[in-house]
Amino acid sequence: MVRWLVVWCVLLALLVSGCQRDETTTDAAATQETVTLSYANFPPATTFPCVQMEHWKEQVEQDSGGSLAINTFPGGTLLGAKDMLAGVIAGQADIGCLCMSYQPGAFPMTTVTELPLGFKSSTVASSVLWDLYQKYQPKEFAQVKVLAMFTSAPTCIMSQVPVRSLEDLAGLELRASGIASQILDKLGATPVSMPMSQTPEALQKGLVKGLLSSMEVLKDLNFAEYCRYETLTNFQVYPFAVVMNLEKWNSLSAQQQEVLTDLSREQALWTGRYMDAHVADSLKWASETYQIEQINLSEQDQVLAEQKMEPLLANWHSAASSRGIDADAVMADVLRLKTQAEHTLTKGM
Ligand code: 3IO
Repeated sequence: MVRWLVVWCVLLALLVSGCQRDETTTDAAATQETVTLSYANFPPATTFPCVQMEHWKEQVEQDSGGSLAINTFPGGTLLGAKDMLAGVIAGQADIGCLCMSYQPGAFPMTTVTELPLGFKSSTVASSVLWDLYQKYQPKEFAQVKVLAMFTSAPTCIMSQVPVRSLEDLAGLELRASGIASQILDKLGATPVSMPMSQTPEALQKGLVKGLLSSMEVLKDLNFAEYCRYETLTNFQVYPFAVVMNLEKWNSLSAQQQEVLTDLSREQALWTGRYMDAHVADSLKWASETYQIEQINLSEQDQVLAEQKMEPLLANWHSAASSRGIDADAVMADVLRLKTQAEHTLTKGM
């Protein structure tokens, strides 16, 4: 009797330890299995949205200990500039980088950061955009998981002909998008709206005489070859978002999700800092390579430009209000976050 009991106990013990061993092997297999995510981007690989993408990919692969792998598609090879949001929602790409300015009206709340508010750096503007998004979690991004946000550097006029005064802008065909196009219109220029990815061809074919964007493209897209004159206007910035398909997001483990959410704010700051440094590098390069001329508007013209841009703030306010957004609160927060970030992030800049 006792002997049988011992035998049963031994068998039971073997069974239990066998089960445990099985469990541990399945667990190990699960953590070793790598999830590969596709990441679509619209401009060429040399440009800052793609540089931040490759940096993010490296961080994610490292921080996840190999449980996440990112497959990047620069240059519109997976999704184009204007298809980014719809393409990610539809699952054509798991992740996509979009510029909010390319879809006017689609992002009524975060577009506040696109207004001429006096941002002087991408570092500050990117930090403000991310903090604002975090605070309000606006409906406009409800169909995707937002992984990161950042902005271009402040926008300046790069042109084939010198723009030394606002008068020189009259009727000048310049490429821009979103609020930047509206600014050109208010200043009497002729805006031609298109994404950055179409701009090299438009410049080459002479469809436009220049553009309003941040100046690192002088080097990254070799625009200095066409645009020998740079007017340092620092009007506003272009805001970007990195978004992920919701179903794909929900299919990730809690640990994998944490790796991605932990990176968000850091990515905004990394991109801002990279951008600000790279604009300075690119200007130096363009001066040495193409002897570009840098032009400052007179103080009088700067004041006049601000007056002419002023109605864009009221336009945003009424458009946002009509979409149910507390525009006064959002505007107050943007300005408060901007002052705060200017103090904490750009001492000595
Ligand atoms: C931009 C977009 C793609 C590649 C490089 C870039 N530098 C600044 C921008 C901002 C932007 O979206 C635009 O269209 O000017």
